[in-house]
Amino acid sequence: MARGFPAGFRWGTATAAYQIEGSTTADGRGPSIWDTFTARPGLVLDGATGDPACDHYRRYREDIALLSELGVPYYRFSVAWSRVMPDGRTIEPRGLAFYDRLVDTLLEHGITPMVTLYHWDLPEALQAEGGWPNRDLADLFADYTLTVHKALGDRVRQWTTINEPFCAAFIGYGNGDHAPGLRDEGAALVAGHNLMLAHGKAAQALRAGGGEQEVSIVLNFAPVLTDVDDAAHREAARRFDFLHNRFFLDPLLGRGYPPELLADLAHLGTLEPAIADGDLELVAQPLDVLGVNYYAPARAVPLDDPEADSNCPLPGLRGMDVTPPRGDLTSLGWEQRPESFTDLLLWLHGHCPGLPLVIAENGAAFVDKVVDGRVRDTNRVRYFAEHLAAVHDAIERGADVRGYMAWSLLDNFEWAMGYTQRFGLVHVDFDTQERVVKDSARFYADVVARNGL
Ligand code: GBH
Repeated sequence: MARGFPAGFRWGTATAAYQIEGSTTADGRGPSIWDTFTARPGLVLDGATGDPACDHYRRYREDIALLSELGVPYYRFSVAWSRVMPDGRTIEPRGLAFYDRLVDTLLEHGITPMVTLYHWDLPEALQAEGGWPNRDLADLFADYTLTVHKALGDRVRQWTTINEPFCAAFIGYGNGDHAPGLRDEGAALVAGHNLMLAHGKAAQALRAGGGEQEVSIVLNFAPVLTDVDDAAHREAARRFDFLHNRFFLDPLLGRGYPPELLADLAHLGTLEPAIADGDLELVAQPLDVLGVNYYAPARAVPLDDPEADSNCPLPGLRGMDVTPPRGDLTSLGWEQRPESFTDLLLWLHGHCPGLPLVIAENGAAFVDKVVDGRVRDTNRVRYFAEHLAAVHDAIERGADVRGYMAWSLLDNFEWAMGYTQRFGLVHVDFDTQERVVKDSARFYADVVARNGL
């Protein structure tokens, strides 16, 4: 059965600056929190750092040529704040010039650029001032946004303020698995709120910059499943769901933080005092689209002791675990459950009336091998086929999904997992920097060419 996507559906691939660029000291770039984090022993697998990553800072032309051969018309990338403003405040024209060249090269190939302003790589100088728990960062982020918009806004229409504030706040400042590697649940909640303020101010800055901007934010979602349908399981699932799927979404929609969530987090005593008059209005700037990242569902299990540490140490999540996934797993151990993707999109469609959705990331890590110059990643082909079918199902059932960005164009630096996890459509040999187009890329290119499955 052929599955066609709506006319004008936006097909793309996505990347993030720190994961691909390398050249972390070139052209005046300042250190980001990921440079500091990766330099500390034992935090990232194999002691990997963002150098050389995919050496994309120097090889961007060849990477875009590859993208152009695949015929995928949209490209979502992020700008590194620490290239544009090495100390978080002062403009470095050479850093800005890189993104200028990148945008021009994309446009020369007929590829539409989609810019994400923040994908987790805070200038270290601003972490020295407290990082995201410091409210002043919201204004600094708006200044940075204005600078990038001034430089690229004549050619870039599609702007995302922040990628996954959940991860930036709760994994960076809460469980410490990501930079800056702090473990302070209370501070993580404040970081989350300040990231939302930063989004609000940046959205205003983008609109004020003139032109026809499309403004979005990208959130990560995980539908929550339970294996047992009793009150305790339902309550564990509710708590995880509110923290994971509504902390950032509901304020964007003008509803503030859900009262149940405020109650769940009240004992930490930091979130409500951090919310100043006018904050919630500022956060709820009109959005043109919502970026949705989906990889896998979560499974919630209550523990007997409500105070017991969780195996998923997110702010306020005591007394429950997130259980082992089921069925076919990716190499990260994530469950492959495309029906959860459909459920998510239909839920978002109902929860955010009138707000178009774009899938900003979806993809899977597997162990890939280059054999005779080819990567037969049938598992990834299947993941994409099933998850694209799931998106198609959601559209058929009424969800307003306008586009899909495959994560990721290239195998890259997968954060705390270093170079051990490959998400790319294109294989990268991190010793030689050789690129090999995987079978999944050919499959995806074919879907894009036919606008259907
Ligand atoms: C995305 O994050 C990133 O945007 C991208 O840079 C990255 O390479 C890609 O995914 C692949 O990892 O919620 O604590 O139970 C995905 C982030 C991963 C966040 C799974 C939540 C579950 C742990 N999500 N994670 S938790």
